[in-house]
Amino acid sequence: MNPYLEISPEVQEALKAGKPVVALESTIISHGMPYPQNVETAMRVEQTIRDNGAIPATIAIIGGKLKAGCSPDEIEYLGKKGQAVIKASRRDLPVLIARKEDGATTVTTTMIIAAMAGIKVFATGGIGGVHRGAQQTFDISADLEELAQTPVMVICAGAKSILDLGLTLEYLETKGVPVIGYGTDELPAFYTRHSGFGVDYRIDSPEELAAAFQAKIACGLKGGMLVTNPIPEQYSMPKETIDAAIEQALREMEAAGIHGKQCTPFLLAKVKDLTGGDSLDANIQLVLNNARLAALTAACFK
Ligand code: PSU
Ligand code: MN
Repeated sequence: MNPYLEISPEVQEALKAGKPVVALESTIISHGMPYPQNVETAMRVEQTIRDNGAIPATIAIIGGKLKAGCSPDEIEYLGKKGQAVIKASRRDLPVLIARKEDGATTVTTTMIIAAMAGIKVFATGGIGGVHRGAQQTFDISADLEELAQTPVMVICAGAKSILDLGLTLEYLETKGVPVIGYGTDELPAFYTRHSGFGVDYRIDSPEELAAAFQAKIACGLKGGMLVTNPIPEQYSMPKETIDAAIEQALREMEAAGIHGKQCTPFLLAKVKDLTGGDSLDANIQLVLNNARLAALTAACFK
């Protein structure tokens, strides 16, 4: 057993008993939403997973330990510390562990730690991808490489158009990552249900999601599966509002000379400011919706 991995007693017991477990990321807590909504949302997401028959495992790095399952106190700690927690991707793990630091796990590191713990399903909001202008900046999220190599099903609401969605899909195709639309043929764009891009396959039930991923694993095909679950209609935002906010955020990012790992948090915060509370409400609802589907899917693994 990895000496740096700490699986909470509840999660450990659930895994041993073959109960469904759903992993959750912590960058969404520390960098994705303001305090205290971030902590409230994290607790509501955990409750939603429980209400749907699974055990939540919020993942984070605390004092250099890779935590699979955080306590409410630990979630409160990460939420309060906010942006002061280091946003931890794959390349950050070695030094953070050695220095016994805290780290907020992105999709990448949440997948890594979930896989170490034996958790197969992970629910989040949005994933990183190929950034607009990546032809010049080379800014491509490590999330895509992780999906290519680590066996975890990631359930998200698609990707925000702060990214180049077409190039993100091309990258995933090259890496052999199945992109599934849950109840849709179209890739959802996080705040909206439509992007204009098709997914690889439409799947309409948690049973089939689990069956497809189990087939992938049984065949030794490495890597994960990306499930894109559209935001419920009643919470989706007007496309013009969100497009305008994203364009403005991208312009401000360029003017401010932001690059590297600061890009995504900067853009997320700007979009949130520009749309007022609306985008935060939508964000919370889509995460809850993904948590529900993840819990139901985790229960279908045989
Ligand atoms: N996209 C969102 N919300 C998020 C993120 C992305 O809509 O919270 C976070 C996730 O943790 C994701 C990370 O894994 O940002 C990607 O960061 P980067 O682009 O620097 O790889
Ligand atoms: Mn990047």
